[in-house]
Amino acid sequence: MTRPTLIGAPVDSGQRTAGCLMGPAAYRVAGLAEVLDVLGTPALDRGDLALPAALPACTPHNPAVDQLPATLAWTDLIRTAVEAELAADRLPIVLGGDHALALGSVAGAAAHAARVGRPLFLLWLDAHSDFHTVQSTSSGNLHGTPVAYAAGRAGFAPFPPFPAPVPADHICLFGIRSVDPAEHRALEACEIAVNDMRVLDEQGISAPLRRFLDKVRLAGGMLHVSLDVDFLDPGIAPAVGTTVPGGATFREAHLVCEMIHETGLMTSLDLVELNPYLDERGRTARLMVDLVGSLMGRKVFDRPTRSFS
Ligand code: NNH
Ligand code: MN
Ligand code: MN
Ligand code: MN
Repeated sequence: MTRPTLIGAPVDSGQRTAGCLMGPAAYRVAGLAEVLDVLGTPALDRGDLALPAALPACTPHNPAVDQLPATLAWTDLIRTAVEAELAADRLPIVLGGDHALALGSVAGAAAHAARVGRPLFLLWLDAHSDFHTVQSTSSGNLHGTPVAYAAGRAGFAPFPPFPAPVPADHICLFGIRSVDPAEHRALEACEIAVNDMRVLDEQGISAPLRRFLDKVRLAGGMLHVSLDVDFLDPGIAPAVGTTVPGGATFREAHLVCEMIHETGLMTSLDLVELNPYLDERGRTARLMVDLVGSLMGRKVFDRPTRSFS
């Protein structure tokens, strides 16, 4: 099994609730490395990336956009770091930080996939579709844009062009329950699979997820998984700035992670939007670490063979 590398990415320029920069430390305190040790896949911890002292000067065409220079600099750092781990045949796990870090992590995965000639697939576990462009965002929070960047949408100046845009039918949004009007219009005009909570309520978690994972497997694809804390129901995961009711339950979330593990397809992972300042005695950080355990092969219940008859 590919060995994981932890990349701390204390990004907090993608939204305006302070605290996401404490995320990497919280994952370490919650025992992420120890969980991976027990599973027999010890991680190399590269520590935290840090922004250069001087940021590029730039002003967005869209005056609403917040902290563009910092997010541009993070994108470049994270893209390079993720691509380097993949090139070294390792599994990068990016510890956020807010979801703007995925502007860099997916770009790194895409650049690597293009270099080795494999298709890249993107599984987006999130309450939100994150399909704004730098032009279309009205909140100005760039954590709401990485799916659009990965899909190669126009409207991202002054970001560098996305290295190898991910085809719409390689993108699966999962757990969605908050989409802004501009995102809705753009999603309707493309082939991205939007598994919103209504779909998951009717069909359950496993059928739609299996459809997507089968497609990745048949294509011999690489799979980037981006796990936003707000994919989870706020009742079990309160430590996030943008809670939306009606999210994935504890068992649904573990099932998603266990199914991904069983396919052996995941080649890179983001853990994003954890805001430890908003947590209750570390419970959200611990849940996220437990979910990584399931993604890396732990069963919540060890199930010895037994007869049900
Ligand atoms: N769509 C909203 C915006 O762009 C919310 C995005 N918030 C997120 N995304 N937490 O995952 O501001
Ligand atoms: Mn901030
Ligand atoms: Mn998100
Ligand atoms: Mn979200």
